[in-house]
Amino acid sequence: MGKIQSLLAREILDSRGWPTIEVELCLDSGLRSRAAVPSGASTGLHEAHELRDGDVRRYHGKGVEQACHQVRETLSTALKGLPVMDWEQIDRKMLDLDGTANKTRLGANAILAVSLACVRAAAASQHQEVFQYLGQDHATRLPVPLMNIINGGAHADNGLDVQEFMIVPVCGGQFKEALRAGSEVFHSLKKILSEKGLSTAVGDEGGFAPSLKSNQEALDLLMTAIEKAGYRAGEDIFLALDVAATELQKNNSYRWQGQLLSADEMVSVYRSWASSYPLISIEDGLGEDDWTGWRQLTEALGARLQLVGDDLFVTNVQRLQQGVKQQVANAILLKVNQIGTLSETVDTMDLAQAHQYAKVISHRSGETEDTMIADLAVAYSCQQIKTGSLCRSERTAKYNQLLRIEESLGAKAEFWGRRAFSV
Ligand code: 2PG
Ligand code: MG
Repeated sequence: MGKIQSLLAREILDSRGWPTIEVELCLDSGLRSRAAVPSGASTGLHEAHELRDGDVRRYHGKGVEQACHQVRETLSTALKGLPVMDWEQIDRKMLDLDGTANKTRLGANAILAVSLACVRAAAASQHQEVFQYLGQDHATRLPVPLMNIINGGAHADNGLDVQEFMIVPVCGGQFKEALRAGSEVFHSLKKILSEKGLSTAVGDEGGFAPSLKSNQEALDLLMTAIEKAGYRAGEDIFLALDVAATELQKNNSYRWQGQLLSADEMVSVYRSWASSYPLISIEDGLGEDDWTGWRQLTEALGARLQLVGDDLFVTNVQRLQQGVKQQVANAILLKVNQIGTLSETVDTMDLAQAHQYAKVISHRSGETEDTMIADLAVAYSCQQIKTGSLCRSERTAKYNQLLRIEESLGAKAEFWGRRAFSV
């Protein structure tokens, strides 16, 4: 019982309307599980390979039929009969079958869909939720949400340099209350924007995407929205940014509000913002291979701010090792599709934990209704989760799953709150 009988794969649509892969796994017991894979827009150079067909006659070249084919043929033959409880070994087997450094043969999207479907099936065959199955008695902590309520960069067309302006509710003692605070601020921001005659249309992650004069104007809007909603900025709710600075890089400089800045000058901007705003976290403040700049940034601000490596680390254990060695950043963003299997993600999480890097589990800008990351956040006690704004069902699906998890844990549930940050 609990052995893989068959693997189906299909193209479904993600939240941007592009195809992505969904796998359906059938066990010999008759039990079925499903998993779907997300896709980024501001992808890091060092991410595992997302296999796309490149056939311009279908989906403008973005079809994933080849990845589906790899699941239906290669993986389904090779994995048939294996027990899903051995999901880590199944992951290893897929890595061997692929045989490339970056999963270019089978595609990280094909491999990940199978990896996640196996874990889901393993949990279901034990009559457990995924978070319980993976985390057992340790799975009691609910993450602090980093909520992206103003979208810019590659996720909107408003010209804002910074990709994500986030609010970070640490108040209320429960995830449920933090979610409420986030929603209230989101709606007060909507009202403010509309009173100012600014657009309330949303970007890829459900945050507003108004045309603003500067990055700083976005920060000021967040401050007003927090206050108008009746919360104390810097106590109940903090601010966080994902600059996604790799997207701003030009040679050795960064394009910033019509100018070219050096890494040093970027650090000065962040330093001044850290003094004027209740900023608690900056993700990808510098580019993915700017190790020297990152070193300066960490030296200058690492004691005051959480500095998260996303494109820098790409959920890759070797890249994180390099970061630890060079004393760069103090937190890591974890995206399962950056690396392509759950077991490799867990290895990276273990390394992060061993070196006191905070773990921030994350969605992608192109998402599906799959809610696995909510379970992973609790299973592995991630201090924070990044899953977008307070609207668009592919974002709220993850928040709603966390509500269910918190409810099911009852008195055992703990909200990370302010302790989610070491700064
Ligand atoms: C990021 C992500 C998710 P994308 O940069 O952190 O917010 O965006 O999926 O486009 O890489
Ligand atoms: Mg990022």
